[in-house]
Amino acid sequence: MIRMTRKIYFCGSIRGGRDDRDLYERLINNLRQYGEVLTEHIADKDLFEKEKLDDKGIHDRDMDWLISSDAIVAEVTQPSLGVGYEIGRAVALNKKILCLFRPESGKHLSAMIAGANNGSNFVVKNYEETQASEIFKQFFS
Ligand code: 6K6
Repeated sequence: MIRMTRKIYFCGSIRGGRDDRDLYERLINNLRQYGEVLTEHIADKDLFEKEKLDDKGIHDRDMDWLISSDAIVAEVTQPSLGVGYEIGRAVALNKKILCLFRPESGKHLSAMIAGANNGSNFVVKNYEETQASEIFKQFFS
């Protein structure tokens, strides 16, 4: 039997602000045990220097990856138009979605994300980083 590797699309803020980049790196490293993370560049310190594509190239490549993915994991604490857009497109594609928000940041999550939680294929979790492993385990079980 051929077993296909699960493809995970991780979303995190880029132009919305890079304050949580280190956290994205740790989350992505944790997620690797559950499949191939298509968007590991989101944690890259030198993303802005390395990226060779223009905005249309980035959008079209990322949309192809989103379409091909099996699950979306979005760190939504740092507000980002791009992440919100990806989540909306993922909903339209009937993808399995996990959104992670850190209340201790003092920020307030958009009602359009918090209110989309249905506990099954769209899961929104308030969390602290120490809880991420357990949340991933449950989400992918
Ligand atoms: C080069 C120069 C400026 O930005 C870059 C590289 N940009 C991106 N590379 C890859 N993915 C991107 C890029 N910009 C946005 N995205 C996608 O949108 C990612 O998948 C993120 O999850 C999300 C971030 O959106 P913004 O609005 O915070 O940038």
